[in-house]
Amino acid sequence: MKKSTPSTEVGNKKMDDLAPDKEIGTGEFMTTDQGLKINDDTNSLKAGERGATLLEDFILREKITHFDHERIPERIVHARGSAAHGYFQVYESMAKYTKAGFLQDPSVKTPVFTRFSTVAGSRGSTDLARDVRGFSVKFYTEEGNYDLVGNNMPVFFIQDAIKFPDLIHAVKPEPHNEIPQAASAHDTFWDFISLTPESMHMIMWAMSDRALPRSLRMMEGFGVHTFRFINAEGKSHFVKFHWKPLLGVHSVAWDEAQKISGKNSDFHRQDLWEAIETGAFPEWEFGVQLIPEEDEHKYPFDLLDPTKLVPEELVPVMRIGKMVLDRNPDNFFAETEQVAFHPGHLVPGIDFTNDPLLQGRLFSYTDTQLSRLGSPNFHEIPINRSINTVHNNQRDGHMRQQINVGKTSYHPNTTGGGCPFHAKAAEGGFTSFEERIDSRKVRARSKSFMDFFSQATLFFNSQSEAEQSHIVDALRFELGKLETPAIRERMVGILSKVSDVLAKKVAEGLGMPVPKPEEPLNHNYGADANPVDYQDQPKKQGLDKSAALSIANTVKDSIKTRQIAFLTADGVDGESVKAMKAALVAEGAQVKIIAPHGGFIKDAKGGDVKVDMSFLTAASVLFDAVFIPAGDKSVAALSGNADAVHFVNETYRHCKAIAADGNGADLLKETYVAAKLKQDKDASAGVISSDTAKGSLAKDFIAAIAQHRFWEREKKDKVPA
Ligand code: HDE
Repeated sequence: MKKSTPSTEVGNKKMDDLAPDKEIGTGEFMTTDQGLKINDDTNSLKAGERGATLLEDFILREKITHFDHERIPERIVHARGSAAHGYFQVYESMAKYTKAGFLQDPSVKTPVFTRFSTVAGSRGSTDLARDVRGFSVKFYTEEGNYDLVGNNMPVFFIQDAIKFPDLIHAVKPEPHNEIPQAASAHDTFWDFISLTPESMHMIMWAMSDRALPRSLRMMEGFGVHTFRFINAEGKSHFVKFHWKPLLGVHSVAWDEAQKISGKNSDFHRQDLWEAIETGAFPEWEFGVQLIPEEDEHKYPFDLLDPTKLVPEELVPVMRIGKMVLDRNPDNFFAETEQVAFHPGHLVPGIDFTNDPLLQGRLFSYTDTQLSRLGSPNFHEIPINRSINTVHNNQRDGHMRQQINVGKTSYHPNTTGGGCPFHAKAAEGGFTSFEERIDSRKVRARSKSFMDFFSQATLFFNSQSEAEQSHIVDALRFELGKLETPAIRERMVGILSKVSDVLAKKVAEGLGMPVPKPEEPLNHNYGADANPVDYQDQPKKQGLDKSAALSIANTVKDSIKTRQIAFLTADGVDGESVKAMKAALVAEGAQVKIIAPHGGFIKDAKGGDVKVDMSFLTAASVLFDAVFIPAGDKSVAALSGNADAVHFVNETYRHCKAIAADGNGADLLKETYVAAKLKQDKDASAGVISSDTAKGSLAKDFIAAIAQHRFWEREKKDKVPA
């Protein structure tokens, strides 16, 4: 039996406590929860073979009782998540700005556990919902756990935590019929939003491609609030946190997202799992924007306002370290479900600001764990344990693991030799930043928070043509789903405060004129706090556009982990398959052979080619690009195969790279692509055949896949698929 751990030994630096049980399969006997060996787990105890089951059957009762209680309440928000273990390393000491121990020594690897999530959907909902993504990192530092609980968008819908329950009630399925699941396209959400103009900047992000990541590995993360770094001398800098994915930021099309939700609702979860299993470890650089304390009021926005970002053009992001996720969890429930994040889990050297959204969060997270995990001892669950030894006078409660020894559970004491002692700052004790507060007690909002539109405008103006048209389409979709015309009208009216062009285009799609924005716009804080019309602010500030806000400007230099579909049938040219596969795999991409049936197909020389997926189990939306190998018989078969033709059309519709080797191009003639190719350059972007390739076909195809998407193909009408 494992020896129980006395209080002084909870947690340990090597994190052995996080090690999973030995895997089953090493010859152990089945036992009850009390360790009694079981000799039959297939039949319950009965009065005769055909008799009634006996209440005495404690083995049956124990098993069913445990099963009855296997679920805990799902998170009220961010219920659906996927997570992984890894480590963080700082590039060079940040001592100048912060004394945080894990940001000092480049040779130290700090273990992390990172959980990504959607916000609105339930635990079993789809990964590809249009939604914000949670991006939570637990750093197991030597000074205790530090949690950076952020999102993949740098701003938020509301400015004050007191509105959070309203926001979430509005976006969750409507309470009378629990419809729709994991979707914001319904009356209550847009009713709330149209009455909450401070949400407009976040709405731009949520309606943009950022809400539809191609992969959790290909999205940015943000701390959202302004925090503080404090150095050993007690000097404070304001800091904004960023995670920059090394694979770049990439998204899918909305039509594609909806189809993926049907074809594989675990798309993101599986993608993260498989990348780590195959050794393609996801990596992010950790970035900070640092603002000296004395510059607090230098900017045309309030640093405490969580609906504002600090444009990277004004304060560049300094990349200070890297996170690598290199190990999948062993058990989803024990780790991903039971992990408990909290923005108030701090280490010395990092502190809060008075952002009223952050301040409210500091209460919420412990409170929610108490009902979700059922006990104040949730910090003892292995995934939540600090690697720094825990000593305090907190005692008892549901499911206490620690066996505290001795009679002392209070401070000050002499019975325990005065232990545990308080730690002075020099001994690593946490001391809050001594911010001067000299104020009236008011229930109010600062006038400096009242610019609701200038950064929404900046965001919209900074998007590429394709991104802007995706925002227009998203709003047409979302508002088109509303049942109450008045909400739609109020919403389009507000959009004209962000951009007249945007409002006009959305209105066109909805078949309505642009209404005048409602007066007063601000339903929340009374007439004296009506927001100012700031649409021309970005120009006035000399910042018309911010390149960092558009993912069109992201890195596009790699095809690592991209999924490439090879469309094949009997008679395929084996050499054509082999050569392209070798070229793509050498660059880190993954190839799947798709054919009309599973098992094997015969190549032109009679050799066997293993099929990975049939047209029944595959779908173009699960891939990043398509290759059509040469082969007389195979191309003829595919040309007459509706699934293959649809596959190519859909790949084209979603603006992905398509390559055809030799007579593989004949398949294109059976698709809408052929007509499009005759149109112009935009329409043929990213479609490569042996005839049109400028370099080798493989080289051109690799370059095209790295581009991710050829959105210019959408400019003209889309192909039906
Ligand atoms: Fe959260 N949020 N939140 N949130 N949040 C939770 O805590 C809350 C906010 C975020 O992977 C809950 O353990 C309030 C902003 C993430 O386990 C809960 C307010 C940001 C996660 C909670 C906010 C976040 C949560 C639910 C308004 C981005 C998932 C389960 C003041 C900076 C963590 C839980 C995980 C989870 C409350 C606003 C990020 C109820 C009251 C802003 C990534 O405590």
